Amino acid sequence: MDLPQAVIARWKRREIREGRIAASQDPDTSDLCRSEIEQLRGQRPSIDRDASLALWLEHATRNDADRRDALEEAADLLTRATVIAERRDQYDGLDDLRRWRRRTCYLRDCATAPMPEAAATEEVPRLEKDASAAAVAAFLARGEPVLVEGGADACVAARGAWAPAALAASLGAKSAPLKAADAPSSGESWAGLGTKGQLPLGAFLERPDEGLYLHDWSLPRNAPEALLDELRTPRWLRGDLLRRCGDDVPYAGAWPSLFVGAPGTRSTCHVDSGSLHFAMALVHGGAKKWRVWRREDAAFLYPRFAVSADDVLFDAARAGAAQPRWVVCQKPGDIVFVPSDCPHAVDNDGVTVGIATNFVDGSNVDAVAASLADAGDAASLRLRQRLLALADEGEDVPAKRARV
Ligand SMILES: O=C(O)CCC(=O)C(=O)O
Repeated sequence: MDLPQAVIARWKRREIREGRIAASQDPDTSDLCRSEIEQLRGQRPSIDRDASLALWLEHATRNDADRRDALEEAADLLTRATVIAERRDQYDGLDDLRRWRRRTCYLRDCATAPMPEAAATEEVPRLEKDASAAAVAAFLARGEPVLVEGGADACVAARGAWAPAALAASLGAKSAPLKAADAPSSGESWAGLGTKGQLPLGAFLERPDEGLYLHDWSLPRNAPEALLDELRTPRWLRGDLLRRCGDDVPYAGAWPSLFVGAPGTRSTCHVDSGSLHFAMALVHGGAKKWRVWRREDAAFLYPRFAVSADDVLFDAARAGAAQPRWVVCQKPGDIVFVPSDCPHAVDNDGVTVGIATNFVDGSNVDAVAASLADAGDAASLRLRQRLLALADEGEDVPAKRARV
């Protein structure tokens, strides 16, 4: 099944080739969308037709202020396609089903969720560096971000080893997928970043510029032992259930990861996949300017889906989009915690070096388990079972919540 974005890109290439539009033009695609939708409406209902029509309805109305009817119809179509596909013994599009289920949730939210009470934007609450794990967990359990002043110092032996020049010495011989906002895929890629290519780290770390961003680069998978020895697990992350689930599960060894941002780089508004919490320690910089939205505001940030990926993208800059609930300027030495499923965006002020991790505690374990059940493959189900078993043990699980 061709995604609308792919059909539109093909159409645009043909129009340019045949001289009807200029390469620089951003053509009006509403006639094309209308005709695709009409054509699909004329076809007999089937899994493919329903799923395709739902995607076109979502795509064609993404700029409409009043799109609730279209989204409700899209959600109904996807629900029907999913139910029929699930009943088929031989339906082999497991990924499609997972994606459709997620889309259906978002579409329904966007179509039907009541607009949450507007709330003024506030500073992210701050804790001092001797804050307990329970104090941080309590914020996450309420769906609120929190900053621990000086908390980044508990994540490394010494911050000096993480300055770009020091990293150039330890990582300079490696190459990594550096990202940028203007990379080809940036229009629809996660957090507004596309991959510029596998580029040498030495040159980048000696002069982090030209809008390049080393983004979420796994340290355990890539860094030498000597640099890994510089890492520490702060008390707020010792209860992380993920790191106790073994090496044969999804995410194993992915985190902590390294972020080195040139001045002006950014992560646009996104949620982290799989309902995982997020923590970012700023070990060198510059500053990171955070905007964080409430979970319930996600439906009002014009969510849409990346081309051929499960990731939800938001258009928080659009007029009428919900305003961030919290903002904060993170200084070197601070650590910021973002609760699962809260949309967030970050702007780098100056060169920044951050160390980050996604994690699971008692307050998001059920949501993570639901997302793994949805993924449905053997490794995800194994991780789900281990997480739930750890949560049931109860000990070391801060803010355990009642299982529904
Ligand atoms: O660019 C950043 O510092 C933020 C990254 C982020 O929010 C994420 O990886 O979830």
